[in-house]
Order: sequence, then C-alpha cells, then structure tokens
Amino acid sequence: MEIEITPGCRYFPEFLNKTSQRLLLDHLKKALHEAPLFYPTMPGTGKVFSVRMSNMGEIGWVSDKEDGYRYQDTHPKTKKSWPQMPDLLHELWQELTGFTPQPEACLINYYNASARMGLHQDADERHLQAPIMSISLGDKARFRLGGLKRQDPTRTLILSSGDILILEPPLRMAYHGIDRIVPGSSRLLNEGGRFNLTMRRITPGP
Ligand code: MD6
Ligand code: FE
Repeated sequence: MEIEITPGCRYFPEFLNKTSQRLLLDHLKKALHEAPLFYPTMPGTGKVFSVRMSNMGEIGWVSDKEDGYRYQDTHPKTKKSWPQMPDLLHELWQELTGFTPQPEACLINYYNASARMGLHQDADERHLQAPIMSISLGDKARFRLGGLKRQDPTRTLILSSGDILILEPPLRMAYHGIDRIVPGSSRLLNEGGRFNLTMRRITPGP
C-alpha cells in the first residue's frame, strides 16, 4: 500500500515483510562488522550525537567537531572503504523511486531507547532533486515531518519495522526528525532499539 502523506512524501507501511526485514538485517549486521557504528559529533561544539551511525555504499555521511558534516569514502575510525550496499537495496530503490542515477550512499542510524534526532534538513548532498528513501527496522519511532521552513507546522508519523518513506521534490528539503523511539515495540532486534537506513544520491551523476 502506498500513501501520499503530502506531495513529496510517500509512505509505504510495512512494505517489507518479516522475512525481508530479517534478510536486510543480516546484510546490515555483516556491514556493521566491517564498518562499526560510531558516534558522530557536532561541528564546532563537538557535542556527541545520541544516534550511532555507519554507512554502506561508495560514500558515507560523517560529522565531527573539526570538519563538520560531509560525505567521504572511508570510515572515520577504521579508515577503510565502506561496505557495499546490498543488491536488495538497489532493487527497492528502483522499484519505489524509479529514479536514475542510482543511490551512492546508505546512511545507517541506530537509536537506543534514549536516542533522538533533532529537526533537520538533509542538505549535504549535491544532487538535491534525487529522492531520499528511508527504511525502518526494529522499534517504532515518532517521526516528525515539517515543511521547507523550520517554523512550518509539523505532523507526526509513527514509523514501524519494515516501513519505507520517501522524501522527494517538492518536499525533498523538508525539515524532519525523530522525537523518540518506542522501546520494546518490536522483536526484530535482539538488542532492541531501531535501525533506520537512508539511501541517497550525492553527486549529479550521468
Ligand atoms: C530516521 N530519518 O528515520 C531519520 N532523512 O531515523 C531521516 O533523517 C530522513 O527519514 C531524509 C529522508 C528521510 C528520512
Ligand atoms: Fe534526514
């Protein structure tokens, strides 16, 4: 089922069934073995994010006190290339966005019971017309979606395991964030918490 929340925000509740969720989680666990979760820090202040992150793909999103938000082709701790994005993710992108060029980055966010993500725009990509596709695994989360201006009114969507959400023009640059997760609301992850994967095109490409 596809729901248009508002033009530029498409929502596919439980698009992935339990079997697909487990398959994706297996890929994710292998990737995190190669590229462990790290705590990004805020540019300037060095304040530590409550969300832990890693990436799959040719490039990955990182942030630290010294150099700020950016995409780079290596893990900040291991200095190795990011693990490949599984074919399954490329296939989902093709099926749901139909967008060319293909995504180059898949940011992995992990939330424990107290993690949250403040209202933000995804603005570090050079390709700002490409959709961003988000996949949730594990505990439910309160996702806040606003408009193009920080002061615009917001609405709350509860994102559950297997849900897919797409932000694309005219809402590609909408403010959004995670108020909190709902601990214990899913049994997918043994350790509890929530993973969110966001697939992105960074460079304009062919
Ligand atoms: C999350 N999602 O669901 C955070 N960004 O944990 C995002 O920040 C996000 O869901 C861009 C597009 C879709 C998203
Ligand atoms: Fe975002």
